[in-house]
Amino acid sequence: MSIAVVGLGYVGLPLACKFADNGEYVFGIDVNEEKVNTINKGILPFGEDEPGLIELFERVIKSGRLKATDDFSVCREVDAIFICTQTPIDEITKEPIYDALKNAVLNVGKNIKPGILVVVESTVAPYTMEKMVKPILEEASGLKVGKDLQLVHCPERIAPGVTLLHIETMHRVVGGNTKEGIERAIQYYRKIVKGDLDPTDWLTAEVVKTVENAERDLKIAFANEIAMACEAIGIDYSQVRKFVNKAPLRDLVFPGPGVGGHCIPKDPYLFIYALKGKFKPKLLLTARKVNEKMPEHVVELVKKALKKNKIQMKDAIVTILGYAYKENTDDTRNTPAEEVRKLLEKKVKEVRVHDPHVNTKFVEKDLIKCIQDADCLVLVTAHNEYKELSPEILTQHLRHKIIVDTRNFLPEMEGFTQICLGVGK
Ligand code: SAJ
Repeated sequence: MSIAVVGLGYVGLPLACKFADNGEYVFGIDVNEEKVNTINKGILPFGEDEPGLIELFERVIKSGRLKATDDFSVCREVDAIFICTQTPIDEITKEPIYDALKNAVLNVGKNIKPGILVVVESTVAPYTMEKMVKPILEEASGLKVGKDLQLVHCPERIAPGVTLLHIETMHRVVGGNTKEGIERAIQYYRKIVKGDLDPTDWLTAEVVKTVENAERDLKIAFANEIAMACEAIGIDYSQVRKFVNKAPLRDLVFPGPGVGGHCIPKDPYLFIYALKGKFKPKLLLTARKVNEKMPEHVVELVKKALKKNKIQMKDAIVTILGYAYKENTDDTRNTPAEEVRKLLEKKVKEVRVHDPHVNTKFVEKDLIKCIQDADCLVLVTAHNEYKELSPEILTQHLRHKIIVDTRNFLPEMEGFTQICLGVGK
């Protein structure tokens, strides 16, 4: 059997590898020619930190079971197609940007034969399958969804850092508009997924995915709000969280410098977008605003820490530790560190950024060079590497022993000004 996976990103490439490793011949389709060539040379284009991915990738490339191409005509030769293109939102309007998805669906539609199964893994706003994907597919192919071809929505549920584990273990909703389509999709996923494969309809599947991330965003916003309240009244949120979570059915999460990643910051907006004219949610928007304001709060903590040491912001050299949005990954999508960096650059003398996992032009790899003569460290991402930051090293290289810790990650250090998010003093 052969399949095609469209969109070889953080979701599509691991999915293509898992299918290739489990009996399928896979055409990985991507519009980025450079990425296609890199993959066919046996070089993993990203995600070296993903446990197991590089070994899996090299195995399936070597076996010839995964081939990358930018040619959609391969869709004529396969039995099933999985679309995993990104679905970002517009920074200003917060509405979905479906260009990549539309392009994928259109090109798939132009190159399919009757009997094909098309699965959309991309996260989409509710109603998108019915109102956008289906009509484009039918128009481009001249086929009828549910009759000549089957269309399913099985939203991805992976987290960077545990991608392969999540593909194997996460329960999935399989939304379709025919029993046949759902059953055929479940047959494919059963080859790589040990979790539940729960049949449902398109709309429910779309709502499940956007709501599960809206719920997480809400919980993080709640943690952030209570953490700022704890700062204001002079207690330690981490103690509050520890004791509250001893109560049944309680599950306070951790405060942070903001919410990054490819899904949590945007999926609530996808859900809100679909409700337009039907229902106006208040909580979800408020949660988004709380989380989007956290970088400003981090800068306030920097100002407070410097002021405690009679240092003017305009005279300070500040080093940001961690640029990835998630610890021990190289993923910088929607990272709050970028907002912290931009805000600080307007206020302090010099901003430096360190991250051992991220290869971006302004991100420094040499930690000592990055902290040398700095007046304040701001820990934004709790990479394991920062556990090695001893008081001795810091005392030797910092100009002032000041730390703003947005993850409550570093141990207390004698003689340092340490301000932790959520800890009032
Ligand atoms: N964050 C906090 N406090 C927390 C947890 C997270 O501030 O207690 C921040 C993180 O620092 C990060 C952002 O929120 O900036 C998102 O973190 P996340 O742990 O939710 O990780 P993601 O973005 O990888 O979320 C994905 C989601 N999976 C999919 O959309 C398929 C999410 O639904 C999962 O719960 C999460 O992975 C996971 O780790 O399981």
